[in-house]
Amino acid sequence: MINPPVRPDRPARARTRRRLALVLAATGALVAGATIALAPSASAGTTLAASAAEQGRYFGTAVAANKLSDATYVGILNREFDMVTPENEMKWDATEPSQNTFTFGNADRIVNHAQANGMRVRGHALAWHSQQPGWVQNLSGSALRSAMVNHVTQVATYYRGKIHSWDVVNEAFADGGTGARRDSNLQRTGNDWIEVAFRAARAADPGAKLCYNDYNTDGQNAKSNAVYAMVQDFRARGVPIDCVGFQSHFNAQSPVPADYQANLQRFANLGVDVQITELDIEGSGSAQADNYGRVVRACLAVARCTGITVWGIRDSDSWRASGTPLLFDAGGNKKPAYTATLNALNGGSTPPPTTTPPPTTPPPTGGGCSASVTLNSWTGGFVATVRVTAGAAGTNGWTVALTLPAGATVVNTWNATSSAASGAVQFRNVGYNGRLTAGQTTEFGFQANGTGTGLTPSCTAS
Ligand code: 9MR
Repeated sequence: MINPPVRPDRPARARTRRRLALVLAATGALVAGATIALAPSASAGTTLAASAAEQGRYFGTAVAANKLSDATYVGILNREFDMVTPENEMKWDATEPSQNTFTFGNADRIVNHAQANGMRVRGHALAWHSQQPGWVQNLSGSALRSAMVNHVTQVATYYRGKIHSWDVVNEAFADGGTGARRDSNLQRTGNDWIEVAFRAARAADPGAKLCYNDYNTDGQNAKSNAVYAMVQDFRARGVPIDCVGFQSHFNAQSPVPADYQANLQRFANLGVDVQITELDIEGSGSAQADNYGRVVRACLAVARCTGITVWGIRDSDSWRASGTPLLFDAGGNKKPAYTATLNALNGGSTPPPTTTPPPTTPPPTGGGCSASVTLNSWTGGFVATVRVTAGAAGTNGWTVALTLPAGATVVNTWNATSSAASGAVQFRNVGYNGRLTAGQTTEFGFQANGTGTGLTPSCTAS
């Protein structure tokens, strides 16, 4: 098995912690020591990424490279999100504008920004009927098939080790009640084009999760039934698919389906992760907020729903700005939809106000922390997931020291920064996950070339 194992226990544990806190508070059973343990930390529960991470999920956004010079945009991005999807910069027209000439400048800008800030990247999209460069639109038959395999291989190889999940194939099924494949130049190369793309992606980047991504598949209908049958068939035949993305573009004509959670769950039951990949919900005020809350709660209720990505930051950044479908208004202010999303991620509790005055006594220091490693290896590489658990006094920050075996080299780190690529490496918390209350856990990970045998982490709290 190439993919990191899912940990359905994490959300349950987070919920248990929260319930315990509520029970203790309700019964007045708080004692001095427990008060420190249960008090909200300065950042956990106050940003989308921190709250999602407490539930074992990521929270992402689509990012446009040309907005990385906008200070308001970048400020929100860095504060709230731990996953990014290049909105257009990894598409075929952007990455291979003429045959076999690859241009990664704008995509690299986004990947570099993500890596510098401890965020991971969803790759979008390797094979799609839309946003093809002109030369692809003019190809057909075996020439197009070869060009597609080459494109998937080259792009996935270039970003090998840097991508959490790839949308390998996007939007390959028709709308309406037929359950048929969408007619496209790629489809006309033969019905097996999708599995060929997935196999090429796996060969090029064995560490990335490989997703099928589509819209109007958010509830049970003819289109999602057809995708379901394809995923079931791929799993049965060993075609490498790890996840299904549900775009979740909602508005009055296409509301959040009543069976949204049930639909996510039936796909998860096929043995794949599910992800909400392009969430936006047109509207405003409490109606919009309620819908965001529903979507988040549905994901949290499905153990294999591993993360949520919204399709842009401010309403003005949206592909359909007039529908004001996002979590921040054009000025970068949090909307009711933001608060509903954060509350849902926090299990319905009200997060501590960001204006909380500083405590009169300094926050606890010392007390230590512990770390454990889960490995997920393949020939020539591995992903290490490291769980950090705070000791009795909680942490203000933490560092995990690991010595990599000879020949092992870190190529990508998420939710932490690393001091070196090989040998003795120190992994330090990023902004949102350094403060942990007693017993609280957080996870970071890294991908490396080589083998990961004998990794023994030691954790130091500050
Ligand atoms: O948000 C993207 C917009 O900037 C582009 O003009 C558009 C072109 O097709 O693609 C948008 O993103 C789409 C995504 O790649 C796939 N699912 C639908 C998204 C919204 O159209």
